[in-house]
Amino acid sequence: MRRVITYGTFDTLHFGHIRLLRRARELGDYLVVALSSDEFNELKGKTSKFSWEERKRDLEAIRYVDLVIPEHTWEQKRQDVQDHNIDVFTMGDDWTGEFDFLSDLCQVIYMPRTPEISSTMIRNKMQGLSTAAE
Ligand code: C2G
Repeated sequence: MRRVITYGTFDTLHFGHIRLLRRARELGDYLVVALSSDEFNELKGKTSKFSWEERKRDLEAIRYVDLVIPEHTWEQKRQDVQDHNIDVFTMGDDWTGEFDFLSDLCQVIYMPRTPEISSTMIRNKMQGLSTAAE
């Protein structure tokens, strides 16, 4: 059983996230998603439209996701890889090189991002629509 892990905020879930999760799952047989907590998002300088619980619920609806755990710190990855017997760590290639320090514990793979879609873009469009509707 090859176990895969990936990390992220996954706010305003979109097809870029879903394609990443599908490809991550296809690297093995079991996919763990470490989902950034609301507090860690602040550390990352990211705002989320949806709470951790809502983002967790939406991720769990995706067939490729087997387990969702919280991501509280930058430093927890080594412990997560060991605790969950991870064989493959994967992230989108906007993170290329950032997590190579894990390569003594597991395979580290960066995958191409899906262009032209982002949570920020969706939120801005939603904001624009609601302003226009007022
Ligand atoms: N992603 C993608 N295509 C997009 C947008 C995102 O493939 N159009 C990928 C990212 O590369 C990342 C994952 O989806 O691998 C989650 O993206 P974010 O929620 O933006 O995660 P991020 O803030 O990059 O968090 O410790 C690592 C961080 O928690 C990563």
